[in-house]
Amino acid sequence: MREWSVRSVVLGLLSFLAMTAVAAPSASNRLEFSAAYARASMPGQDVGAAYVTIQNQGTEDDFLVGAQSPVATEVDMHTSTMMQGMAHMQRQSRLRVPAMGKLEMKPGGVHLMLQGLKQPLKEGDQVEMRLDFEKAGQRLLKLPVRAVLSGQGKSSGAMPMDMPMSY
Ligand SMILES: [Cu+2]
Repeated sequence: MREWSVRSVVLGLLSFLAMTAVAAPSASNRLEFSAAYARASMPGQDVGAAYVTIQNQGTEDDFLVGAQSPVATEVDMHTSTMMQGMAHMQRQSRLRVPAMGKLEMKPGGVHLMLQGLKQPLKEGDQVEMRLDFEKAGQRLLKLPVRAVLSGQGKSSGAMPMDMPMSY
């Protein structure tokens, strides 16, 4: 009888541990996504841009190491800097999502560049985007397409931000 009750305590403890293991956040759900959208493309444009804010609730940095979308041949990660009044974009192989912090993408800053658009992106459409993280793995997002006015900044005039200057 005594042996039995020890066993049930052990079993009870084990199932309790199993439950807490399930309830504890795994690396893959420490990331939260907000302010996600792709900008509507202009007629004839074969590149697009998308943005998302990634919040990392974890205590370890993660890294965005790649992105893919069915509407583009390739999705690159870009940072933008202003050099002598000209927006200059740089391709990155990984972007840090700091522990207990966030990676915020926005026009004129860090963005996802959709290269080789297979279709025009129209306001109201949805764009699928797969994000690959070093630790959290793959995450699938659906981004609404929004019309974003070009030249929000004083210096940018009519030049669309986050678009290559050469084409
Ligand atoms: Cu870009």
